[in-house]
Amino acid sequence: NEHRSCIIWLTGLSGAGKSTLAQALDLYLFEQGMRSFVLDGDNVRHGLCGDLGFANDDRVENIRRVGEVAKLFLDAGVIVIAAFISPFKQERDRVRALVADRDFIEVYCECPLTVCERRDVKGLYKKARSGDIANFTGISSPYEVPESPEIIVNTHAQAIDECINDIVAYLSFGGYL
Ligand code: GGZ
Repeated sequence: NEHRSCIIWLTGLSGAGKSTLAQALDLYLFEQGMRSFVLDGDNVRHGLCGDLGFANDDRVENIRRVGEVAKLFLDAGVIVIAAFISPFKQERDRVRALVADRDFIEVYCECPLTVCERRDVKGLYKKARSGDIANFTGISSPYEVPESPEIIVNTHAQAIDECINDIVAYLSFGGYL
C-alpha cells in the first residue's frame, strides 16, 4: 500500500504505555499493508546504545542516535514508530529539526505519574523510590511535558484501541496513509 513515510515519535513516562501503543500501531499498519518499523529501548539500548545509561548526557546521546537512525529509515520510505521516554524538549526538537516538519509527528503519551507508579509493570518505580535505581524519570530525573505535540493520547483515560484510532485518524487526515 502507498503511504508517506514519517516518524511517529512517542514520548512519555516509563509505564505510560509507549511500547504497547507502538506494537499495536505497528501491527495495525502491517495489516493495512504498510511498511513500518518500531524503534524502542528493547532493540536499541542493548546494541546501538548499549554503552549508554540514564544520566542526562546519556539520554541526550541516546535520543541523538535514535533520531539519526529514524531519519535513515524515513529516507528508506518506512513509517518509523519511535517509543522513548525522551524526557527533554530540546532533544525531541533536535530530532524534529533533522527532518521536514511534516515528517515528524510528536505523540505525547499522557499518563499520571501516580498511575504509572501504581502499574509498576517492571518494579522499577519501587526500586527508584528505594534508591536502588538512580536518575529515574518522574522520581529523580525530570520529564518535560511536550508543549505542542501533534497528538496527545491519554493512556489512563483511553483504551489502547482509542489511542490507536486517534493516531490513525491524524495520519489519514494528514494524507500519510
Ligand atoms: C527511566 C529507566 C531507567 C531510568 C531503566 N529512568 O518502562 P521501561 O523501563 O521498559 O522503559 C524505560 C526505559 C527507558 O529508556 P529510554 O531509552 O526510553 O529512555 S530515554 O529516552 O530517557 O533515553 C525503563 C528503563 O528503560 N529504565 N532505568 N533511570 N527509565
